[in-house]
Parts: sequence; C-alpha cells; structure tokens
Amino acid sequence: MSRSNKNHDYNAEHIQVLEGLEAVRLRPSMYIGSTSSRGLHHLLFEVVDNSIDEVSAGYCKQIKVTINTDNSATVTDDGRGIPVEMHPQENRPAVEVVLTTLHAGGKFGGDSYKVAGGLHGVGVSVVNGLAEWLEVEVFRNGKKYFQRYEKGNKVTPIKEAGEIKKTGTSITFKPDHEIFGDIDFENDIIIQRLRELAFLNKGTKIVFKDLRTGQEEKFKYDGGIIQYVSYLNQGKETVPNKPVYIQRSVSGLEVELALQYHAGYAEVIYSYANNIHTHEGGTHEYGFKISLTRLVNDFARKLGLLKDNQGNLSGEDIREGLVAVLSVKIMDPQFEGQTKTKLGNTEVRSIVDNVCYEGLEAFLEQNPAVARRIIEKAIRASRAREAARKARELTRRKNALEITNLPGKLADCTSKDPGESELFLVEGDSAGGSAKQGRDRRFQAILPLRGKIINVEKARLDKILANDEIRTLITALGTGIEDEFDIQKARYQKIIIMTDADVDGSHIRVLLLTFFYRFMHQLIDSGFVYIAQPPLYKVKRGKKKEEYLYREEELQKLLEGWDREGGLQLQRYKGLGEMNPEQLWETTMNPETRIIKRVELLDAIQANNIFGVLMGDKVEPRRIFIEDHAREVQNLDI
Ligand code: 0RA
Repeated sequence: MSRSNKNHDYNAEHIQVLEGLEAVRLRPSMYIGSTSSRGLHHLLFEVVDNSIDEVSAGYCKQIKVTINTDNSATVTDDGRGIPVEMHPQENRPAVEVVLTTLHAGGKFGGDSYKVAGGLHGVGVSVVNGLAEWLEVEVFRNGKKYFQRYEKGNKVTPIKEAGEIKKTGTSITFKPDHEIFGDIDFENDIIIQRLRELAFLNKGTKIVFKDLRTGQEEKFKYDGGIIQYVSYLNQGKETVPNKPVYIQRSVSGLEVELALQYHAGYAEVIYSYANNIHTHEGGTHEYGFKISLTRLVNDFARKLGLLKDNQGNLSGEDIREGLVAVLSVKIMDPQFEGQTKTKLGNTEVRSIVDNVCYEGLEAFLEQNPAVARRIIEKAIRASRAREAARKARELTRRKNALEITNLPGKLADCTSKDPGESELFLVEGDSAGGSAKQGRDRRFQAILPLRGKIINVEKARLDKILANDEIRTLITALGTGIEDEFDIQKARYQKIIIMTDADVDGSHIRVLLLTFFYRFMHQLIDSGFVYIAQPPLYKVKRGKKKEEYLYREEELQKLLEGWDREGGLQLQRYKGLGEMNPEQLWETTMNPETRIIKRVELLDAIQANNIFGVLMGDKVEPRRIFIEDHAREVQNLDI
C-alpha cells in the first residue's frame, strides 16, 4: 500500500509536469509559431533570451553560443545560475520548476525587464519539451550541478558534480526530430540575432562558435545602439558624423535612441521593445516619428527655411535617408498585431515623444549646421515628391485622353506581348536613328533620349521628372510610378539602356538607373532592366571574317596571338553613332549575337549614390568621380 502510495505521489507530480509539456509537444506552433526553420531557431533564441534577462538584471556580462557537431546547441552565461534550492511552493528544486513549468520564469526575480508576451518569453520549459534531450549545468554556491531531461522528462535529479568558483548557467539541448523536420541550425540566422542582441545590450560579450565548421564570431559593442547605427550606415556619407544618441528613463520606461542621416533615400527605423524587434512598430515608434516631424518643422520655421505661407514638411520627407534605432525597456510590454511585433502600451507614445523631442532639440540647438542640412534634405525630398505627384498626374491624364496615342518619339514594336517585347533607351538622335533602322520591329521598340537630359550635375530629380523625355519614358512603359506602379502593366519585359562608353554615357546610365531605383524599383527587382554592351573594337585579320571585341582583354589576347603575317585592321568604336544600322543590329541588338547585362539592385543603389555625389553640395567628391571616369575613358583610348 505504501509502495503504491509512493508511486502514486511520484506519478501525480510526474503527470502534472507531463500535462504541461505534453501540450507543448502536441501543439508546438502555439508556443513557438511554427516547426519550420524559424521555430527551430526560436528555440535557441528562447534560451539566449533567458541569459539576456540576466544581463538586464545586471548579473551577466558574457554569453557563449555553441553549435555542436551533433546539431545540439549550448548556451552558457556567467549570470547568477538558475537557483537549485528548493522552491518553497512547488517543493522541488527551482531549476526543475524553471525547466518543466510553462511560464515559470516570471515567478522569479521580478524586478528586471523580462521579455514577455507574443511568442517570446514562453520560457525555457518549452525548449525542454521540444528537445530530444536537454542538459543543464548550474554553477552556483561554489559548486557545479547537473541534470538531464529527455523530451521534457527528467531522467536524473539535479545533483552536485564537483566544485567551481564561477557562477552561471549552461544549457545544452538537441531539437527533437519528431517535432522539427529540419534540425540544422543556420549560422546566418543565429549570427544576425546575436549581433543585434550585442548592439542592444552594450558591453555584453556574445561569442558564437560552430563546431561543425569551426566558424567563430565575437560581438561586443561598448557603444551599443550608437554602433548599431554606424554599422547600418557603414561606408556612407553621413550627417552628423557620429550618430545622435539619447537615453532617458521616465516612469519606469527606459528609452534609448540613436540616429543619423545618410546621403541616400531609404528610411530605416529599427524599433525594439525588451530586445524584441517590433517589425510592426507600435506606440514607441509612433512617438518617435511624431516628435521628429514636429521638431524639424519647428526648427525649419525658426531658421526661416520654411516660410509662414508654406505648409509643413511631411514626416516621410523628413525621414528620407534616416537611419534610427529605437530601443525601449518596459515592465509589462503588450505585443499586438499580425505577428505580435507591434508594441501596444498606450502610455509609451507620449513618453517617447517627449524624450525624443527634448533630446533632439538640445542636439540641434548645439549643432545648427547639422540642423540646416537635415532641413534642406527634407525640403529637397518634399520637392521631388511633389514633382513625382505632378508627373504621375500628367502621365495619368495623358493616358486617359489618348490611350492609344503613344509618344511620337517612341518607335514602338508591333508585338503586344510584353514577354517578348524589348525597349531600347538610346543615347542621342543619331544612334537612335540607326537603332530604328537596324532593329527587328516586330519585338524591338526604340526610344531615343536627347542630350539635354543627361546633364545630371545640374538636374535635380524633381527637374528630371518634369522633363519631357522622362515623362515619355513613363508613358511608354505603361506601369505608372511610385505607389501607383503596377508591374502587370509593363509593356516591355526587357528595358535595355544603350549608351556610349564615355562620361556622357555613364551619366545617362546613372540617371536612368537612379530614376528606376527611386520610382520603379520593381522593374529592377523583376530583372527587367539591362545594359547593352556595344563592342569596343572591330577587327579584320587577313581574309577572315570581321570580328567584334567587347572587352580590352580580348584585344590583348588577340595581339599576343597575332603572327603578323595576315595583316590586321583594327577599328575602335568611340560611340554608337559610328556604327551603321546593320552593324548596330549585329553587334548590340540581335538577341542571337549580342551581350546584355542584367541590372542588379546593387548596381541601381550604386548609381543612386553616384547620383547623390554628382548633384550633391560637395564639390570634391564630384570632381573625383568625373576625373575617375575621364581616366577610364582615356584608358580606353590606348
Ligand atoms: C530564476 C531566478 C534567478 C535566475 C534565473 C532564474 C536564471 C535563469 C537562467 C536561464 C539561463 N541563464 C539563467 N540565469 C539565471 C535569480 C537567482 C538568484 O536570485 O540568485
């Protein structure tokens, strides 16, 4: 009887535990979102988050993450160590409670900003339940303790395993193949999160080691999110030189902001609540955005850059080229939204608004030159946006009135199938004429672009949008621009930029790519934009057929192998205009023989940056750019 009683007691405890973690095994997605690769990595990050909680509590300085050869993962920290002492209510060691009870974490050490809500902070017990096995080592009280679990069930009691001076926790677990289809950890995903955590928790050393490949990475940023912003702006021209940094605690809410502008146009705002990336934003991000909009407008009026009769600059214009990291720590975060990554706490909005307004105001007052540059950038953005709106309206009106009436300069193709239709954007009227004669009119359309628009240095983007030729281009493409862009309406799925290999040619390419990048980036994303590669040389050797050379190296090779007997005629092409229609067709336009280079997003971003250099306020970078390109052209002139 007593024996069965004992068994009964043991089972009662056991069953209760099983009930908790069995639920996790039955419906893992309810706890970790999915059992895909994302869910797998979620397990690891859950364990790391527990160590980060020790960092937030002020007891942990170093975290080490190791992927072992059997695909198990080890997370070691130098915190206080999970308590091994008896838990007063549960009557078993606290470490067991932590590892087997759902949401047990919150019952301990209540004064730190614990991650909670959404899919995060489900607790390390969930990891235990979804692991083939899990082993915990605790370093505490001068001793080492050890315990092992399988599928969430304890297989050994917590027991002492020697003496040790340091404190901390080490958890090793192997994801259960019965739960996860794929149990291979991916370093890129892990590294990105660990780097992010190191930025968000300044001074914390985070080490990553993959014993499968030997890869090792170390992250430690004493500058925290200041270094995060610098990292995001790496290699870019920035205002100010060092990111602005604000940090303040109000009513238990800790607010940290770092920001800096770059010369480009993209807006990057990363917001976090308790180290969780709030992809969907929320009250903290909203508070920051409205404070920045209000402050920049207030300043613009104060400095007389915005007159009484002018309307306010929009938030969007003010955030063009902005990189900001906003991190808040909050006691009881509410995560809302589709993916539970939107901070919902209402009191946060006005606190963040005030902290950011006051902090940034103080900075701008001490740095009036920076204030001016930020405001001027916003005014330029506002002008470009207004011009884009007008261009959109104009092309729309034109389309409505004369739907079948395509621009006169466009020599369209007869095919109406975008999949086979090509549009050549050709520099200059004379090359345009040759292209029109040489083309296969069934599927090739020609739009000559006159020299006028190529003066990038003088033309700002708002002017360029007002340009007739660019508007013709917009109409010819049929897609609309910006928010109204619709790739389904593209009349050609190959848009081929055909320019000379000289400074003007490179300018026109920069301009067109910048235009596509800023107003029709989906064209580039879809791989519809190409650069034609006209030949550099025509060669005739003896009685052999003429050959065309597209690269300098080909000429080198040919000269090295030349036996000097057959005679050799070499013609260097300086421009497209030197080729007659047949030659242009054969060398550059005929799909059977031509070379065209697909434009990658990176090419377009680069062009966009160069555009910034060419039309920016700085004379020096422009001079260097033009000199560099002049040199390239000279080199071609051997
Ligand atoms: C509960 C209470 C205390 C620490 C921890 C849990 C703890 C958990 C994990 C998980 C990974 N590393 C960890 N480090 C600590 C507070 C202990 C105390 O008051 O001494």
